[in-house]
Amino acid sequence: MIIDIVTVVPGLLEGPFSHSILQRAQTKGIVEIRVHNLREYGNGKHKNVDDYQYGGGSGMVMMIEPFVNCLEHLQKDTNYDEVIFLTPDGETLKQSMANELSLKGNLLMLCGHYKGIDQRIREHFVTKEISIGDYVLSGGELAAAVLVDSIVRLIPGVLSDETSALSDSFQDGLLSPPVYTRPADFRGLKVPEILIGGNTPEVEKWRFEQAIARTKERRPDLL
Ligand code: 6GU
Repeated sequence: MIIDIVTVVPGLLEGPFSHSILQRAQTKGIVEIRVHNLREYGNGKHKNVDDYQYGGGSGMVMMIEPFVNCLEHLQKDTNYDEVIFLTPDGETLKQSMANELSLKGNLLMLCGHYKGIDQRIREHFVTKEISIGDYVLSGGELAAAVLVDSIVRLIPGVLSDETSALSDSFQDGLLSPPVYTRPADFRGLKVPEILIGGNTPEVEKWRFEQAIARTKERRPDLL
């Protein structure tokens, strides 16, 4: 899978992809994540990528031409299954959406900045608009990093224990049960006895009950 990300602030995306699981996924050749600076496709001497909005009002709007120049350049070598625009008024990211996107070939993600992007980009070039939640970020970059992580960890071969993505919270519609590690007793704070006995069916039953109880208490909307 190739994931191309188009942004005016590439520096915001330098960290998230060069560590841990996302780094390993790239080293293994399972995914290629490429960050593109929209400014390289900007207009004129100053490589402008934004302009005042028609009709007046404060805030700059990202122009259509630099984006289309960038898209057409990238499309010479890469076909995209989805062109995603990260925006707070998009469809809210859910595990089911990450699951679906992890099965795709190549993805292009466009990060908005300033007041927004020219509506014609959204109507004619974007195929999917995604938000990561009901709050406002300064731009789409951190949302793109969240989206990429949620997708890439689901691709077979990325996680070493392939079953572990399946036991994540939300994957079965339930929150995860509590987990413990050594010591069994830390200053009187004890690990539940049932986990120590080695009775696997009993442990599984306990975990399921805990997952139900936790979901009921914290996210009854999921049940
Ligand atoms: Cl995708 N972008 C911005 N700017 N803010 C957000 C968001 C995206 N998702 C939630 N808030």
